[in-house]
Amino acid sequence: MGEDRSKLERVVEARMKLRERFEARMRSTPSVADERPQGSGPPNRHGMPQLPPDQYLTKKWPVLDLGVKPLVSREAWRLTIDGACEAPRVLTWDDLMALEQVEDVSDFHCVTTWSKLDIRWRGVRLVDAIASAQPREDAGFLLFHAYDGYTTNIPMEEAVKADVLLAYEAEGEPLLIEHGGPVRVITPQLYAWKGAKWIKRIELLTEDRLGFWEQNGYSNSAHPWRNDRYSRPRW
Ligand SMILES: Nc1nc2c(c(=O)[nH]1)N[C@H]1C(S)=C(S)[C@@H](COP(=O)(O)O)O[C@H]1N2
Ligand SMILES: [Mo]
Repeated sequence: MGEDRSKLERVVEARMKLRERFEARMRSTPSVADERPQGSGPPNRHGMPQLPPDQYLTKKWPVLDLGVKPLVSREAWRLTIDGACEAPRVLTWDDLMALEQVEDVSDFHCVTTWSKLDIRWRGVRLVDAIASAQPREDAGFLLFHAYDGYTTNIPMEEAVKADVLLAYEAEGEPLLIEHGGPVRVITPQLYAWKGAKWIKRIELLTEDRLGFWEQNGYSNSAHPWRNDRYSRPRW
């Protein structure tokens, strides 16, 4: 117990250091700087339009993927965190449970124009998992790899935001396979393709590397409130 406690304290310390390092860049990313909703539930939408430009509201939860839904149990699930870090590691389900568990309500904006509001998630902050691997000073980017072969990338200043989770429950239920169970990433302040379902590996990088959709014409930055969908004109 005492040992677990000091482990948790070390993660909190590492999280704070990591956030400190990226604070300026966090503040200068549009979703924060222009005080648009930050994805962390109704309070952040207060006085703002409910939906980002050109999005429509859906109550259903559509499923989007590349056609493969890998079946991974909680027992078999492993998450490798490696690349530009001092302590690369492979997390098991129990390792994930040993980190601080959080609940957050946030929105989900798909680039294909549907948005689902107020999803109640349970999971672990991505920043904690990353911090536990001790990212090197020069680690500024992440590439997510999923069990279906999907990849997507985000900069560290997006990864350390409080509403970015390794999520394993939605609305109080274990995350369904089609939605990325046992564990997926969510990035409420970015279009939802940035959140890898069936997360398998987080590669820390010193330079940005594009994921699947980012290589196929979607915007690398992906800010819903800026209607920031494509990396190049569509004709
Ligand atoms: N592993 C994996 N993650 C993925 C995808 C995918 O094809 N594979 N699709 C992305 C896209 S385009 C979206 S909109 C969301 C959809 O999540 P949902 O199916 O739970 O609605 O997952 C994202 N994460
Ligand atoms: Mo999507």
